[in-house]
Order: sequence, then structure tokens, then C-alpha cells
Amino acid sequence: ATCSPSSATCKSRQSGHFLPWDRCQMLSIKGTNTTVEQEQPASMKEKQVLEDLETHLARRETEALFQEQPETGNQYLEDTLLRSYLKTHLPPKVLEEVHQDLERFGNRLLTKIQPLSWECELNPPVFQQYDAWGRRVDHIHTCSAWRRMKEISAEEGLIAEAYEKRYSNWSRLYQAVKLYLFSSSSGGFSCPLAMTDGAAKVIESLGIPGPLKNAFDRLTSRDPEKFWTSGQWMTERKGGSDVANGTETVARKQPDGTYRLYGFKWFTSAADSDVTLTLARIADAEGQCTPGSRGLSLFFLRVRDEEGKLNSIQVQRLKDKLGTRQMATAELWLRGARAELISAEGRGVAAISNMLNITRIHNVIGAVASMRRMVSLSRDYARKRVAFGKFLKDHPLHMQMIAWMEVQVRGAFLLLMEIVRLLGLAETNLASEQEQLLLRLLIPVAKLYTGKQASAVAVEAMESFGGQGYMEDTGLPVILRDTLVLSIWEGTTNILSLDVLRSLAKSQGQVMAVFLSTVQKKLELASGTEELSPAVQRTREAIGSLRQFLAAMGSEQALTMELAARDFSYSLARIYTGRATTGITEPWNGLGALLMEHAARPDASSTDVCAALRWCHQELCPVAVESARGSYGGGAALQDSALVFGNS
Ligand code: UCC
Repeated sequence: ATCSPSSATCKSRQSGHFLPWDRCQMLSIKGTNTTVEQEQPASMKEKQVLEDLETHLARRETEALFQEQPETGNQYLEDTLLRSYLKTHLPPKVLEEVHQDLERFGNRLLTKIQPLSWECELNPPVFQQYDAWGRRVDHIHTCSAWRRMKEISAEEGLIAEAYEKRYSNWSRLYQAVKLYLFSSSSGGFSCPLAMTDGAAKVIESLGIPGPLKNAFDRLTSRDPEKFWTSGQWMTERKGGSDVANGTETVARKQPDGTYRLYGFKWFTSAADSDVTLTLARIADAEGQCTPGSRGLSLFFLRVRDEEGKLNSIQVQRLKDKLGTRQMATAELWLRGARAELISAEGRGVAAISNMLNITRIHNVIGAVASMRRMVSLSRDYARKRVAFGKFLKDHPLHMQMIAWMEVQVRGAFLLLMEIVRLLGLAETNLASEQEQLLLRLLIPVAKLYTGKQASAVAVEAMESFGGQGYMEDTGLPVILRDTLVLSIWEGTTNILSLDVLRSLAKSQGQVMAVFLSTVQKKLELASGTEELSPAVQRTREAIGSLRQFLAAMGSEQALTMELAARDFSYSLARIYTGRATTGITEPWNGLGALLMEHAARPDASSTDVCAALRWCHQELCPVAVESARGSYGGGAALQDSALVFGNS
């Protein structure tokens, strides 16, 4: 068994794949030995073998590349789902302009922005508390790439687009698409952008009062010189989730009508931001404050003055986080920071919820972007990497996992598009009351569902690279770490599940009626599409189960609904994402389009149909299944406790 350069094994060797390369090398040595044995003495033979080995090792050492690197190209051009969505929904004139801009942006991301993103990861912010002479300076040093991201964000109108409303109700969706493309190449800058958007939204919803006009103009500016970013300081030591009881910061009114804030903020993301919104309790003349949610008011403040001096704020330290290390998260002492009251007294939580709903949508954007990036890389690697004599793409089990990820990202993407489409309508006064209710419900549903799925997809995708996925310098662990936070910040999965219940309670159940009638109506329309009939049938059954669950819950206690909140929210996410609509011949002015609707377009691909069918293979209504198992009764709660703490 000798190895000739023309053999199949050696061809593989030339293409640089590990296993055949190694095999070929060994065979080659053996072959040489056989020939040498007949002509040379034993010591010469050994020497020759050693020399051959060294030559081979040396050759291996000097090889520049052992494995093909997974890569992405122009993310916009490569994203067929995104492009088909835009083609289906945007008016032609808008599509034409948007397409050109997104193609250009996709190239800029690939060639200019992605390298900056890596620089941000390698140069995280550094906190300097004192200068060389012992003066307290509390300076947060950020790298030039991070500062460049801020300029790029302004140049690309990543916030401005939504507020200029050049494309009326489509502006919000267009902004979200740009943010989606930017997210995984932003070096963490998506975080301050989320809060900046949230702050602009709050100010806009207040009617842009005079004292906030300058701030609004800057937060929504396209001029890098003027552009400001905002923070969102909500978390204190006693409560990240329970803001109403955890907020201790006190606001004291000043003779000029402004306030001074005293307190300690435990997590402040993007602490290098220019301005922030924050909650505090206004003290009365006796220094007393109202406890709970009704005592909280919303304030706006500038973090530094024109000279860059902190506004009576001290930085205690930067947080040592698992991920999002590119971005400075700080602990801050407010020692009389000057601030403006911007909500009615005691309406702080309601006022900041405008911001929360925007940052939660950004969270969805981040989740979908992360999933898309991971799946793209995984797919590219499957085309390049050989194992067991064939490419990974030719291993059905491997492809099964990537296909599962693809279905997840497709569902999440369409859910995101649905939300920003509805938001665009609401912001241009084109949304019906029902659409507004649906939007209120879908934001927490999408945030909690995609945040969780993004982590699952990131972990699975990492595994698809084998050991390489675990290597820091591939950049893959960065994506995983930055994804894991998405189910925590902006409200954990449980808190968001309770927010889903809040939206039900606040609307006195109206929101559920809208949800169910929307799904039902669209299902009827879609049932004409033959290929989708199994998915339509499963969704119908799921809706039936959901209705039964809701009817049964009507007579149950609050505890039962609380225990069911997470599964209930998952059921809404799965049913809505898979729900069917046609809209084939209608103008696209009805309620949105998710997997089945997308698959029912006249020019839908077989991939679109397949994704819709696969989505509906999963349990669409887990809350009904668990309810039938008795998972939500008082007995189940006692069992949970016993399982966690043991039965004494
Ligand atoms: O994590 C943070 C920053 C990280 C960086 C951001 C980057 C994200 C994107 C990245 C992209 C890659 S800042 C911390 C985030 N913290 C939270 O999200 C807080 C989590 N906790 C909650 O959400 C709680 O549910 C609270 C704080 C809202 C609960 O407060 P209350 O006061 O106990 O709740 P109430 O009493 O039920 O609600 C008070 C009022 C009510 O209005 P009224 O009084 O008119 O009935 C509620 O209906 O607020 C209203 N409300 C809402 N309205 C409460 N939540 C909402 C909502 N989501 N939408 C509309």
C-alpha cells in the first residue's frame, strides 16, 4: 500500500483536510521503508525513517492553515428570509431605496465595522479612579473602536431613522432591520443604542417638552458630532426585577425646580453614555418618601457637563461580567446629581415602561441577530469541514441540528418583523386599537421567547464547530457569552411572563380575545393552501387547547395562573409564530405574517413551507399539556418546594 500523488487520499491531503492527510503521511512512510530495507543496513534505515518523520513534521509546522475558517459575506445579501420579507411587505418605492442602502450597509459591515467589533472585544473599557497625583477622576476609558461605533451609529441613522419617519409606518421596521444587521458586528454598541432609542421614545411620548428638545435632537441625530447616547439606570441593590420596592434613590427638589438625586445604582449599562433616565422617590418637606411603585418618578439627567466633569456622580467600580465585556457597566453613587423630573409624580414605572418596551424589542433584535450569525457560521463550516471522509453537510444528523436552528431563527425573525411592523403603525397613528393591544402582548412574549431560544441556539451552534467552537480566538465564545444575557437583562423570563399576565389583566382579557380571533381568522384564510394543511391542523388543535385552558383558568386562583405564566407565554409565542395567514391577493394591510403566512406567498420557496411545517411539529401549546398534568395547582407548588429544599 504505497501512496501515489494521484491517489484519492493524497488529493484530500492537498486540499488540507486532517484525517486523510495524516493517513496518507503514515502510508507514505511505510512505503519508503519497504523500498529502503532491501538496499541499506538497519542503522541507516532508522536514520532515514527519523529524517522522513522530521521532514513531515516540519512541513506540518509551517502549514499556514489547518482548517478552513467559517465566514459570512454581506449579511443582507445572504439573508434570503429578510430579503423575501422586505420584498413581500414594503411598498416598491420604499423597497428600492431600502435595498440599495442595505446592500451598501452590508458591505460596510463586512469590510469596516466587523474588524472594529473585534477591537472592542480585545480592548474592553478601563476604569481609572485617581490620577497620578491622587485626585479622584473616575474616568472610564473606552477604546477608539468603541467611540467609532458611536459615530457610525449616527452616520447610519440607527436611531434617527425611526424618528424622522421618512417612510411613514415602515421607518420603524427599516430601522429594526439595520439594527439587526448591525447587532452581531457592533462590538456591544447595540446596548447603548437600545437605551438611546428607549430614551428618545419616552421624550417623544411626552411631546418633546422644551427643556428636553436639545436632548431629543441629539439622541436622534445623524451628526456624529452631536449624537448622544442614553443610559437606563433602573437597577439598585435591593431590586433588579422588583424595581417598585428596590428603588432607594431619593430626589430632593431645588429652588430652581430641578432635583438632586441621592442613591446608589447597582447596574448601569454603557456608563459612558451622555445622558440617562432613572427612577427616584421624591422626598417631601419632612424628608419622607412614598414607598412602592406609587412613590417612583422618572428623571432625566446629563451624566457629565460640557467639560466632561461628572454630575455629582461617583463611579464605584466597573462590573466584571461574563459577557458584553466591550461595554462598561458600572456601580454609581449619585451624590446630589442634578436631574429633571419628566413624569408625573409617582408615575415613574408607567413612564419608563415606554423605554422598557423599546429596549425589549432591541433585545429581540439582538437575539435574532445572534441566532442568524451562529447559523450562518455553522452552515458555512458544514460546507468546508470534512469528518469521517465527507463534508459535515453530508452528515444527516449534523444537518438535522442546523435545520432545527434555522427553523428557530426563522420563527424569531418573523416575530420580530411582526412587532416592529405593528410598532410602526402605532407610531404613525395607523394602528387599530386591536393592533395596539396585540403589540402590547407580543413584546414581552417575543422578548422572553427569543431570549431563551437564542441561548439554546448559540450553545447548539457552538457544538457544531467541535472543539474549535470552545476556542476564544475564534470569536465564537464571545457570541455565546453576549447571547446569554438576553434572557436576563430587560427583565428575566419569569418577569416577562408576569408582564404577559399584566397585559391581560390591564386590558381585562381583551388582549387575549384579539390574539385568538386574529389567529383564528388567519387560519381560516390559510387552510386553502394544501401543503400547509398539517401545520394548519396542528395550530387549530393548539388554539382549541389554549381556549380550554383559558376557560378553566377563569375559575382558578391567581397562584395557578402565576405558575402557568411561563408555559402560557411559550404557547402564545409558538402559536402566533406558526399561525397561518394568506394575504396572497390582499394588500398587506392586515395583521402580520409569520411562518405559515410567509409560506403561503405566491412566490414562497419550499424552504418556507418546510420551516412552517417543522415549526408546527413542536408542542404548540405546552400550557395545556402541563395543565392536564396538574402542574399548576397548589399541590404542585408544594411539591416544587419539597423537591428544591427536601422533605424534612
Ligand atoms: O437591564 C437593563 C439595561 C440593560 C441594557 C439594555 C440593552 C437591551 C438590548 C440589547 C440589545 C442587544 S435596565 C433594567 C431592566 N429592568 C427591568 O426590565 C425591570 C424588570 N421588572 C419589571 O419589568 C417589573 O415588572 C416592573 C418594574 C415593571 C414592575 O413594576 P410595578 O410598579 O410593580 O408594576 P405595576 O404596578 O404593575 O405597574 C405600574 C404601571 C402600570 O400602569 P397603571 O398604573 O397605569 O396601571 C402598568 O400597567 O406601569 C405599567 N406597566 C407597563 N405598561 C408596567 N410594565 C409595563 C409595560 N411593559 N408596558 C406598559
